[in-house]
Amino acid sequence: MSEILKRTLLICCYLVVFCCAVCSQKTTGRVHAVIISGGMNKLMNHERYWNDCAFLYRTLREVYQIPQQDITLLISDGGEAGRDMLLADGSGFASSPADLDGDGERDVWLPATLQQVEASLTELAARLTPDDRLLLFLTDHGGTDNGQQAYAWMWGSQRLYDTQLAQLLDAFHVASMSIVLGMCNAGWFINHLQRENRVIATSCTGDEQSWECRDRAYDEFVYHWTCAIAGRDSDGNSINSDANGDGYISMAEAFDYARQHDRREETPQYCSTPATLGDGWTLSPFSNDGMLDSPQTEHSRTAQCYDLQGREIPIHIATKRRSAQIVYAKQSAGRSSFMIIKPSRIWRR
Ligand SMILES: [Ca+2]
Ligand SMILES: [Ca+2]
Ligand SMILES: [Ca+2]
Repeated sequence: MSEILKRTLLICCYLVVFCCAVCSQKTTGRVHAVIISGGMNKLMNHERYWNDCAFLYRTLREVYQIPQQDITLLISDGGEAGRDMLLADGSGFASSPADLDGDGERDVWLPATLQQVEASLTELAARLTPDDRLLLFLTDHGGTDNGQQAYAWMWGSQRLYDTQLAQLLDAFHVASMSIVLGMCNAGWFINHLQRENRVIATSCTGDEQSWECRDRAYDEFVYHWTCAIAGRDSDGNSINSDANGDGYISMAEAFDYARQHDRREETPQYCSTPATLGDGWTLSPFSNDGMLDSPQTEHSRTAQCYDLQGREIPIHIATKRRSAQIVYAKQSAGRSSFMIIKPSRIWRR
C-alpha cells in the first residue's frame, strides 16, 4: 500500500471518528416541561409573562409534539376567573386568557403560588425517572435580599429563593435538566443550581435587571430563546437558529441565538455541566441510538482529542453495534463543539 493511500485512509478514519463525535452527542429521553410564571400580583403581573408562557407552550405542543400531560403549567392565579394580569396596552387589568396555544380549547394550569410550585415540583420529582429529562422555564420578576440571596416572585407576593429552588430540583433523579430563567438577577441562581447534567441559561447576571422587548409584549431574552427552539418568531416567520445545520436546536444553539439577538441592557449567562451537555440537549425525542454514557474502555486509551487550541480533552469511546465507533468528548474548558480526533494507532474490533 502506497504511503499516499495509507495517509488518505488515515485521514478518512479521522473524519469518520470526528463525524461520529459531532453527530452522536444528542441527549435522549422523554422531556417533561415545567413552565412557571409567578407574576407576584395583579399590579405587577404583566401581560408579557403570559405571552412568554403561551409562546413556549405552543412551541412544545406544535413543534415538539410534547403531550399535554408532560407539561406542567404554573401561571399566576391558576386560571381563576378574577382579573390577574396588567394589560400591555395600559388599558387596565384582565383575567389571563384560558387558551394558551390558540387551539380554541381551554388549557388547564395551576396557580403559581409558592405552595403550589413546591407541591408540583415535589410530586414531579417522585414521578419522573432516570430515563426522563426536565425542562424548567421561569419568567417573572426577580430580586435579591441585599445581595445575599436571589428570588423569583410567586403569585400572592411570595418569594421562591435560589436555595429553595435548588433543594426542590435536587430531589429529581432525571437524566438531565435544562433550566431557563428570565427574571431580574437570574444569574445569581446559577451558583446554587449548577450540578452535573444540567444546562442553565439566564437572561442576565446576578447583578443585572432583566428587560422586556421594546417592540412586542414579551421578555427579551426568553422571547428570543423561544424563537430559537421554535425556529420561528411569534408571528410565525421562520428564523434560523440551527447554527450547525444538523436539523436540531440544541440548548447551546438556543442560548447563542438568544444572546446574539438580545437588544437590551442585560448579559445572558450560560452554564453547562459537563460543558458539552448543552450542545447535545434538545427537546426532540431522540431514540436511544445516540445515547452515550459508557465508562472508559480499552479503546479510549488509543485516541486523543484536542481542541482547536491544542489542549487535550478527555474522551470516552464506546463501541456501538458492529460497525460504529462513537466518541464522547468532555471538554474541560469552553463550549465549542469543534475538536480534532487523533487516533494514536488504528485499533481492531
Ligand atoms: Ca384570572
Ligand atoms: Ca388550548
Ligand atoms: Ca443544531
